[in-house]
Amino acid sequence: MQVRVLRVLAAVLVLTLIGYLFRGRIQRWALPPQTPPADVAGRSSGAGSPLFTLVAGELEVPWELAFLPDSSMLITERPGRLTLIAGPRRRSYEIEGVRHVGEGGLLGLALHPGFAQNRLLYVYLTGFGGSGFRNRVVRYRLSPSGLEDRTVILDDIPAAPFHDGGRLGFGPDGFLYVTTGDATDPSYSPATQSLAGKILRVTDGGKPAPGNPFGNAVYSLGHRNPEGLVWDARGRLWATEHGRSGMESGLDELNLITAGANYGWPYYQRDAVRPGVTPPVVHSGPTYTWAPSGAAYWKDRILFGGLRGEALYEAQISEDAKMNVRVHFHAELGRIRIVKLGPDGMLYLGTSNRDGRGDARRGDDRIVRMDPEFFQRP
Ligand SMILES: [Ca+2]
Repeated sequence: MQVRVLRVLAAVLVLTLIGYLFRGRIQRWALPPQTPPADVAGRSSGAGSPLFTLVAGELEVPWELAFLPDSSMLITERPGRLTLIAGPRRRSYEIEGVRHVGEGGLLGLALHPGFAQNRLLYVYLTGFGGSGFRNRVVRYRLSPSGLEDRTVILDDIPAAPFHDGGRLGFGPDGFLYVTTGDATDPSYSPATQSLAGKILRVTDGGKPAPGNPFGNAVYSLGHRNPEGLVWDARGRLWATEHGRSGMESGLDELNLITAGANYGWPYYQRDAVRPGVTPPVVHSGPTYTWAPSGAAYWKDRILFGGLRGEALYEAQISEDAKMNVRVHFHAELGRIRIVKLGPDGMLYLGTSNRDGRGDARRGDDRIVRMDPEFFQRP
């Protein structure tokens, strides 16, 4: 009897080990990359065309990038490094207290609007708190000798190995916006007193921004896992959001965000029109997945990257018609997490092929640069 129990235990152990070693392939088999429907397919970069210029390679799950006043770049790498790239020179700073588990780790990054004078930067990270995983926003001062004055400005955001949100951005109003995921507990999303499943708005010191709709840090609610934030030329805030996942994956969203609005998760999806619920401006449909992440604005377009969609999405803003989303560069770069417009007017894309769900190629992960005029060419 005891021998039998030991054999069963050994078999379970071996299967667990195999599952762990091949988890990337198993996930890829269960959730294969998506092929865009023919009616939305855009263009490839063109055979032999030098559309993409390699800016940096050999990165490990770069999540966000920011340009310093001297045009050097800061990049968060999810395992917990902040990497400064200045021409051929590269320097990495370890960020304290990062728990890189599943989708959590070192995620968003934003420079203070007064960075040129005060050298303050903000990161969003998954760490460990009293009762489990916690997401937090931490501020540092970047000095010639390294990162100083570590200050946790926003803490106790519920976290989990999945759905951690994580994008940071200073708005035209000077406040810091923070996307948070539902941490796999959808009951957080509609609750105005929970910081999970939200877009938050705080001062540069982490206090609720004056005028917030519920008197706390919450700006908008009913989100599942928003990973992209960008403002358009009219100062309007757009956010990308992951819809339902697993076997029913789809209904990814592009939302126009307003203070106090409820974006429906988990009760309303698609174009459901209900009093008090704001539907997405456009969604991916029930059978196609973008898994959208970083977003940029360029000439009346919201450009955003797709992880499982393995593409760059171009949503042309249209006031009177349904927004049209085109799919570019499908399967060329792999999973795209970062989409950022540089001070040079070029568009920067960052891959996420080493995040355990991708097909990492030699030199991954990489940041590439391209001329966004591509989107205006006939
Ligand atoms: Ca929604």
